[in-house]
Amino acid sequence: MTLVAKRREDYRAPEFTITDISLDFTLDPTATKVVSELQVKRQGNANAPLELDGEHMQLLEVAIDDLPFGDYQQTDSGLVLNNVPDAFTLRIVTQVNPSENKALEGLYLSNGVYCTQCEAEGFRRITYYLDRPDVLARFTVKITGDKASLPTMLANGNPIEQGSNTDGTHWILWQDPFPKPSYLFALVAGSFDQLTDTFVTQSGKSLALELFVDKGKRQRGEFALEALKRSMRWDEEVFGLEYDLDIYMIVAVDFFNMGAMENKGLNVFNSKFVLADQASATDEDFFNVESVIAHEYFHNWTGNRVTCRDWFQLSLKEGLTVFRDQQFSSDMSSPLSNRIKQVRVMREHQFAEDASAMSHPIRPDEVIEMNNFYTVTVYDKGAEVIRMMHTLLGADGFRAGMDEYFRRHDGQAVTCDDFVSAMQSATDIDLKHFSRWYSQSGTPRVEVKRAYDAASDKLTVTLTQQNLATADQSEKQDLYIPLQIEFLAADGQHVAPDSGMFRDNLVILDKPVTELTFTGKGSDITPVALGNFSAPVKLTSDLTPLEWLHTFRFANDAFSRWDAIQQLYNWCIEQYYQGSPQQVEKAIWQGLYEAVEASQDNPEILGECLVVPSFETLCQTRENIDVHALNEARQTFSHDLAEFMSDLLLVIYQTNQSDSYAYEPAQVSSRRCKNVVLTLLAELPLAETLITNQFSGSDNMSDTLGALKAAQQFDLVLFNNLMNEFEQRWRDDPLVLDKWFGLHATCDRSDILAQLTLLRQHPQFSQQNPNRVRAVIGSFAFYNTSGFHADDGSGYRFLTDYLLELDKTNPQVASRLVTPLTQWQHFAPSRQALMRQQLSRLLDDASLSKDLYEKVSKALAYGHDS
Ligand code: B3K
Ligand code: ZN
Repeated sequence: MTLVAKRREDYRAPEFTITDISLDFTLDPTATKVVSELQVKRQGNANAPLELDGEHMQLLEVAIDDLPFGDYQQTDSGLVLNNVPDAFTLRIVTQVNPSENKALEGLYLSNGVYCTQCEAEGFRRITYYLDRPDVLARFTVKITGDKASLPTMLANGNPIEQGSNTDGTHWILWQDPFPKPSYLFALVAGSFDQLTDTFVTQSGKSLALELFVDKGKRQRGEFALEALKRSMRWDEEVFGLEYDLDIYMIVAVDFFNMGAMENKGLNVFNSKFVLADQASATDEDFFNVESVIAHEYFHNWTGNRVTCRDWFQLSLKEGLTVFRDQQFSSDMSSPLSNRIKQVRVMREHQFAEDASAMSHPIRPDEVIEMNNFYTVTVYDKGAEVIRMMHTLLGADGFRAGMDEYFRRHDGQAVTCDDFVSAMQSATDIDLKHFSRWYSQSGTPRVEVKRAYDAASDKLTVTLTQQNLATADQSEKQDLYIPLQIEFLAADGQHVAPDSGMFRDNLVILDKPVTELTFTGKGSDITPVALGNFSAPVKLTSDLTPLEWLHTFRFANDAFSRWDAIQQLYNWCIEQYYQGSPQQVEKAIWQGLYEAVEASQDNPEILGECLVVPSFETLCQTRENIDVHALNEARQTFSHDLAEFMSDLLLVIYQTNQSDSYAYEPAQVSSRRCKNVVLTLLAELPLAETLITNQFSGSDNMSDTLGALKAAQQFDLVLFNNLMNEFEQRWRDDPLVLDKWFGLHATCDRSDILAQLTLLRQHPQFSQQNPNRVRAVIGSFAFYNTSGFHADDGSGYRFLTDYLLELDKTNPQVASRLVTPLTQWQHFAPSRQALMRQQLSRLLDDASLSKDLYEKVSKALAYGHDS
C-alpha cells in the first residue's frame, strides 16, 4: 500500500465556497436518506471544476438549479462536477447505513441512538461537501424520524419549527445562525432522560441549558450541569467571553471514539465524561467530567467562533483550549495537583511520542490520516506552548493578546501564526524566536551544571540547551526557553545571581549556553530549575541526593519541591536497577522520612510526593532498558520505602479519614493521600486488614477503587475476592464495570493472556464499544508492564492479533491502541526486535486502514533506513 501524505505547505484556498446548506434527514436504521441543498459560489479559478469530498455512501441524485445534472465523475474520495456556473444551488441526495457504521464516524446508530461525529473528516460520510474547516456555511437541518422510538431529535442552533406526520413519524427544523465548518455539524436522535436549567449571562441574557442522558441516569447528570454553569461563569470572568446562542445542549452517548465533541450548541459526550455520582464515580471521574465539560464549552470561542484554516493548525484550537481548561480546573481545585497531573501526562506520554517514530511539531507538517494527529503533542504540548506565552506576557498581557485575537478573527478560519501575531501585539518581547516551538518537534534537554573558582570566589551555573534530531527532523535550532529558577544557599536562604535574569526567578535560554554567576557567595548554592514546569523540557543537573532533599525543604515553588522528591526517587531506583541499592544510604532514607514527617499536615503535597514515578516516566530518561529489571527495581524500592516509614504511613492513613463524602478540594486531597499511602502499605503484610476494612466500609467509589488497587498490589487471592464482590454489585453498569475490566487487565500474573480472553467473553464486554476496548485492551497494552512486555513476546502478539480484528471495524480506536507497540525505542535490542516483528505482521495485512498504516509504517522505518 502506498498512501500519499498531505503537506501543510501545500495549502490552497478552495476554488468555491458554500454560504448556506440545508439538510433534510429521513432517519432509517439501514437506509437514511439525506437531501442536501447548497448555495455554492466560485471564488477562485474561472474554469476549475467543483471537487466535493465524499465516501462510504450511495449517491442517488445530483441537480443544479433544479435541473438534473450529469456532468460529474465519482472517485474513491468524492465527486468532481465539471462546467458548473459561478453561483448556483446544488442539490445532492445520498443514502447512508447508520447501523452498519461501526467506525463511529459520520452518522451511526448504536443502542438505539442516532449520533454523528464529523471532526475531522466525518461529514463526508453523510453527504458530498467541501469538507474542510475553511468553508463556513449557515446550516438549516430538518430531521424526520419515528415518533415513538426517537422522541428527541437534535441538531445545532435553535429549533424553529416542528410537526407530526400521519405515518407515525415526526419532524423538526433546526437553524444555526452562525456560519460554521462542516466538522462542527451534529445530529442526535433517540430517547433520553433530560435535565434542564437556565443560566443568566453577565450581560443579562437568559439561556436554556439541556442535558440528555440514558433513561434512568438523570441523577448522575446533575454534577455535569453544575460544572457547565461554573465553566460559563469562569469564561466570562477570566476572558470576558459570553455564550452566543439561546440554548446549549449536551448529549451523553455510550458509543463514542473519544472524550467529547464541541459541535456548535450541541456537544456530544462519551457518557464516561458526563455521568458521575458518589457511588459510581471516583474523585478523578468528577474532576474529568468537570474538565471535559469546560473544555468543550470553551471551544465555543476558541475553536468555533474562531476556527482553524486547515487541520495542520489543529493546535490553534486544541492547545489553546486545553490551556484554558487547565486554568479553569486549577481555579476549581488544587493548583499543585493539577500542575503535577499535567506534567505526568507530558513525561509519561508526550515525551514518549517525541522520542518515537510519530514525533511531530505541535503544528504538524505532514499527515496521512488526520485522526492520528489528535495527539498529546498537539493537545498537551500545545497547551504548554500557550502556557509559556502566558508566562512571558503575564496574565494581563495574555488577556490583552486574546482580546486582540478575537477582535481580529471572530468568524474566521485562521492559523497558528495569526494567533502568535495577535499575542505579539500585546508585548514588547519579540515572539519570532519563540514561535519555533510551533515548527520544531522533540523534547529539548536542559542541563544545569556548576563550577566554582575558589580564587575569585565565583560560582558559575551553566545552563545548556540541546535539541537532538527526531524521527521527523534531522536539523534542529535553538529554542526560546523560559526557565523558572531559584537558588538556595546552604542555610536555605535564597540568593540571586550577579545579573542575567529576565525577571525575578525567570531566565531565558535563547542560545545553546547561558551562564549565571554568583560572586562572593561561596560554592554551596543549589539551583532549583524548571519551577512550575515552566517549559516542556527534560532537565538534568548535577544536584546530589542530599541537595534534592534540601530543595524539598527550602524551595518556594511547590512544583519544584515535588519534583525534587521525584528526581530523588528516580536516582534511588537507578541504584537498585544498577544492582547497588546500598548506595541509597541511611541519610537518604532518613531525609525522605523527615520530608514526609514534616508534611504530615499537608495532604495535598504528601499525596503527590508519596507517588513513586511510573514505569513509563522512568523510561523517558533511560536507554537500552531491561524492562523487567527496571520494573523490579521500581517495585523493590517502593517496598523498602514503605517498610522504612511504615509507622509514619500508618499514622497518615489514619488521620486522613473523612466522615461523609463530598467532592471538594480539601477532601479530595486527603482521600488521595490516604489511598496513595494504602498503595504503598500494600507492600507490607499489615495492609490486609486495612484493605478489607476500607473496601467494606466505603461509601464512595474513590475509596472502593483505592482498596481494590491496593489489593491488586497486595495479593491475588484477596484481590480476586474483592473483585468478585465488586462485579456482583455493578454487573449491570458497564461504565462502572470498566474500572473492574481495567484492574483485571493490569494485574501482574503469569496467566494474564488467559485472563484477557475471559474478559473478552464477559457478557458486558463488546468490541463495538470503545470504552470497553480501552478498558481491557488499552489498559493491558499501556499499563501492564510485566504482561505486555512478557519475554517471549506473547503480549505484543496478543495486542497485534486483537488490532488485526479491530482495525476492520474501528480503525480510529485501533490506531490509538497500537501506540505502545510503536514506542520501542527505549528498550533493549532483543525486545525491539520482538516488537518490530509484530509491527511487520500488521503491515503485511493488505487491507490495513490508513490510520494504522501511517503509524505502523513509520514505526518500522524509524531507525532502520537511516
Ligand atoms: N475536537 C474533538 C476531538 C475530535 C477528534 C477527532 N478524531 C474533541 C476535543 O478536543 O474537544
Ligand atoms: Zn478540544
